[in-house]
Amino acid sequence: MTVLAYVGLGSNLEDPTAQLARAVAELASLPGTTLQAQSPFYASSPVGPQDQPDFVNGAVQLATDLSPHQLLDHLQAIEQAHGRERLRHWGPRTLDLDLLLYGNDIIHDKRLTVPHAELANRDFVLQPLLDLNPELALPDGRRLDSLRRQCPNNQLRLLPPRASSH
Ligand code: A4P
Ligand code: MG
Repeated sequence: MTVLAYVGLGSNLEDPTAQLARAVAELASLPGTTLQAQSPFYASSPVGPQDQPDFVNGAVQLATDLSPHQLLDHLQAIEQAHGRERLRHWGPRTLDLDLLLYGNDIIHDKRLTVPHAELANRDFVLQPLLDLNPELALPDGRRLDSLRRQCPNNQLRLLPPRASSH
């Protein structure tokens, strides 16, 4: 069965924009998966520890035959290939790939929480998702546009399109 899945991308080390552009290409070539749309990239202030560089964030819409756990395996393999080291919770990273939404599924197990646990609190996640689909809602019916109006401000700055494609 093909499902619409949304993946969030984030980086604040080693040329973040290039990390994200490469990751989008890698997501597009996953087995059983089509890249349907890519959001613009945004710069934002870090949530969590403040002694780290600003982040670049974006999101993609995938149509995939992979199960949520198969997709997570691939996301983690891509993170590893980008030299991701897990040093500190909410700390700096070369690449973070989060499974934000997987159809209307609600998942709570040892490896996965979907929708992503922090989605509703993060403008740098909500805005790229709304760029992909302004009508998006969570499985519980809450609309992302109203969550976006209520969430904390992380000084989102839209990056020019050219910066997201080199
Ligand atoms: N996991 C559970 N649910 C999911 C999911 N939906 N997608 C598990 C992906 N992974 C999920 O993640 C730890 C574990 O979460 C994984 O092993 C997976 O089984 P992690 O990436 O290894 O490490 P982490 O840093 O402890 O947590 P996480 O969830 O990546 O942190 P966040 O919440 O993504 O926060 N500020 C700005 N402006 N922009 C950012 O992108 N990102 C973070 C990281 C902090 N501050 C930021 C940003
Ligand atoms: Mg993560």
